[in-house]
Amino acid sequence: MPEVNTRWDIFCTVVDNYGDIGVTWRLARQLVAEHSLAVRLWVDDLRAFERICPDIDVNAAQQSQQGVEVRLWPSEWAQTDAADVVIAAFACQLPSDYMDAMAAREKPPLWMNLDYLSAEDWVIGCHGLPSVKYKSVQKIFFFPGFQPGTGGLLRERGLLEQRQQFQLDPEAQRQFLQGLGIDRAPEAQLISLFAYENAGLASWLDVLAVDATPAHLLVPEGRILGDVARWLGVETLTVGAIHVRQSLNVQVLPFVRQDQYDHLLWCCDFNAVRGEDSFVRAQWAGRPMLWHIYQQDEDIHLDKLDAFLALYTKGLSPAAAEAMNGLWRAWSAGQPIGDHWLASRKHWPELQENAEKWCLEQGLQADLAAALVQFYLNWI
Ligand code: TRH
Repeated sequence: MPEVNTRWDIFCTVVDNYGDIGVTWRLARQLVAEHSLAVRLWVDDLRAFERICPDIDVNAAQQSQQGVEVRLWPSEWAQTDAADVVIAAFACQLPSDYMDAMAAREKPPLWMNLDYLSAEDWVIGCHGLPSVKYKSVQKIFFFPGFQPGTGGLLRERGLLEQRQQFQLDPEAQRQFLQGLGIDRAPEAQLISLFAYENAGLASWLDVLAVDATPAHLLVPEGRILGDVARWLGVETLTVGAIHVRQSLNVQVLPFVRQDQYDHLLWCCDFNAVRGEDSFVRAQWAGRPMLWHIYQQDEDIHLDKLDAFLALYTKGLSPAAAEAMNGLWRAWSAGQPIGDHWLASRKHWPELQENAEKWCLEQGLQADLAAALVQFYLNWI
């Protein structure tokens, strides 16, 4: 373990949505809770932060949250000492005065860029390599990932045990769902839907509505709501209201705090997720899932999608792998997925088993926070 008084600074610019703050907040908390580090989290958008952590005071330039010193990253930077370890999340540009403070230290800090998550093979070769240098301070690439040789995934201590216990406890699930106003019919498949706008949604809801097995679709407030409303033929959707279409119940949920969102994923039979952090959390839920990948220029996200699919479907029969590939690729391309959904349903027990197996396999890797701490220990 590093000395207790090691100071870490994490910098986060909120580019859009909640993934940037979602990842950095999760990491900051874990470094404090599990590694007893002094962590400052610099964030330039407290309103986005407040959505995933309602305790945030959006007017406070400085506040303590769960042991993390949360700092508003002001547009006019004020002189601050540099920490022992500096993490720039997702290649965000540090204030130039802060870079000078890093360079002015007697012993330069460990400066890392925490990169985006990708399953592509090149990540293994680039993880831990030097990036740019500022005066005497060398920046290092730190890549999360799914394979040995990467920085791993964010996973709190005991998370999988907690998840498994919760999934074995129908009463705890019932109470949790009730707290969100969800009354689960015993025979219904519970599906959560967190995604960007997606033209392929209608085809999925079409088949869910006529499925012999009823479905209860839970949609946290967010960007997909317009597509849901269009399919339902309603002007607006309000939190809590339930819309019934044949065998499909559609219910809009409030956007909940991060740990509650985990519990929601753990309750559902199937989770549609997006971006980066919810994508990882759905993997820890150990249930079949669908990923709406974040779109990037020149379609480079499609390589990321295929790289993940190659790993995730490795243990599946060819027919089940084909169904999954079809479903995921069509969804991220905004194409109809109704037929792909039906094809995937034919392999349900296999997909369930694979989801749990994948989760447990990933759980054997060092988690990202522990890997960062270990990296620092090797570096000093
Ligand atoms: O919100 P996202 O799309 O975020 C990002 C950003 O767009 C970012 O710029 C991009 O680089 C990245 O995706 C890939 O998806 P993500 O990553 O899943 O983040 C959502 C966060 O919101 C995650 O921490 C879970 C949290 N969340 C809640 O706390 N409560 C909720 O009810 C829901 C639905 C999500």
